[in-house]
Amino acid sequence: MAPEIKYTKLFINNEWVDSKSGKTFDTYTPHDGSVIAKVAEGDKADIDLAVAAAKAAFARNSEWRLMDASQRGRILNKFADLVDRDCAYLAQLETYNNGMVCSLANVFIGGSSATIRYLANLADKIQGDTIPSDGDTFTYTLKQPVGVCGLILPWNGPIAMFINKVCTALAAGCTAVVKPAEQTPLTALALAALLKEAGLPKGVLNIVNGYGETAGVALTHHPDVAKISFTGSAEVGKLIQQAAGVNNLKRVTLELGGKSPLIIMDDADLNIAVPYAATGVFGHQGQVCVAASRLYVQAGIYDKFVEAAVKYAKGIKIGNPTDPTTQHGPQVDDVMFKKVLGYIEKGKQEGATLLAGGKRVGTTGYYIEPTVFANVKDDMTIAKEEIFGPVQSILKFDTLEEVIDRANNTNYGLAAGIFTTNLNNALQFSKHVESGTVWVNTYLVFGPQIPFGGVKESGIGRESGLQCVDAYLEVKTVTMSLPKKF
Ligand code: TXE
Repeated sequence: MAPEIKYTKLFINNEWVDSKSGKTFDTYTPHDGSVIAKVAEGDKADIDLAVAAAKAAFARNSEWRLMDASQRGRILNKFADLVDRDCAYLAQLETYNNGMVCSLANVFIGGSSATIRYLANLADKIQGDTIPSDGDTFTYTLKQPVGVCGLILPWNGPIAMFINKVCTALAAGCTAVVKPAEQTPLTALALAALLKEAGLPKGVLNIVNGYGETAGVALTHHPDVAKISFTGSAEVGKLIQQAAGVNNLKRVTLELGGKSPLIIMDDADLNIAVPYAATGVFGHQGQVCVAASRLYVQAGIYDKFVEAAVKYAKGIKIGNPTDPTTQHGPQVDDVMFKKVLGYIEKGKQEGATLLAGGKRVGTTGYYIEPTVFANVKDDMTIAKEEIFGPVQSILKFDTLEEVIDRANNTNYGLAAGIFTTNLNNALQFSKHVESGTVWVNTYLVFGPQIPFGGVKESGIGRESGLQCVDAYLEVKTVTMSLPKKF
């Protein structure tokens, strides 16, 4: 049964409002492509209102600025309790709007309330230093919230991304305007309602649904926005960094795409390497920024590995994402569906060997079979571009030195992995691979304590981990003159 859709408007100053233009846009379920709600469509006028609300909430003597840091933490902890209370509903809504299989949506919700609690408990541990400055002086630092933050979300993990960005900003004492992805606005609105219920003062969090070219652009150009945190494509990430310097100088955190290499050495334990490699690229239908989309297998085990990988892919259960036994649901929308099928065609045309999948499933919705290509070469399109779909590309290599060079031969640098039973291989690869994250004999491990982000064109800055709040803080240095050293 379809979950009830309670919120479809914009959320400004703790109130649900229509957009100034009165416009709405349709949101769909990827299971069959049908419209499930009309959502208020914000643009520049609504962004202006939302930023004004966030600015007022950040004013010097506002309730939020005067609130004890520990109280900010209590509000966030209450929010975590409410997310736990509503976890079944939130997971259902995520599955309905995004197509994420319900077993994964449930894992994400569980992880999200752990993330909220981690960040809640950081709120009153943000502190500066006392510094032994030279001469007759005394120096200390204050860590102060940067101000109004624009948080621009992607569609591939709507709840997890909302919670990560919003709770980090709020733990730091900032205020925020969120622009959810146009494909998946519903869970962000449901979470905003829970933050209001948890006691967040008005204006601290505002949500403007809408498109990137209108609402997103207005947010990234707004002179009263001090920081942008964005997760999405590398292409838009570059536009955001440019926009950040137009009307003021916004701080920018970017978490962008990837073409992550996963290395399987001859000495790897294939009983774990095969399933991890499959989950690494087929999990969430491949719509994961760290997808293991370049799978390098050493020559000695190549044929055996390919055979096992094909068998694994063919055994994945495809179906309605609301069914708890489904492992593989639909792509998020028609655009991504066609894009992924286009890459599969390219793979065939350029001479890769298609061994599993490759086709649409059924005649409605956006389902694509888990697809395996062998004999993939580094210069093929499927080995170079981010597909963001269920396509496993298997390449062959001979030596570790060679594969490190090949792994690094990309503009991306988000994640990498290696399966080996030789510690030296693991250490050497981890040191030299150009990526923000390296997984050894595992893949896709995240946690609120674990810093995450990219190098090269995969991004700037880190989310999660103890230092994540620093991206939302300014260090202010105070130096006082002393009559004489004492
Ligand atoms: O991303 P966009 P799309 C990659 C993946 C995918 C590709 C395109 O390869 O195939 O990006 O996906 C907002 N100013 N990832 O089109 O356009 C937009 O409204 C301000 C990787 O969905 O980057 C949405 O809220 N905002 C990824 C958000 O940016 C703008 C997750 C992301 O949209 C804007 C998603 C603009 N000019 C896609 N243009 C990851 N890193 O996990 C768009 N937006």
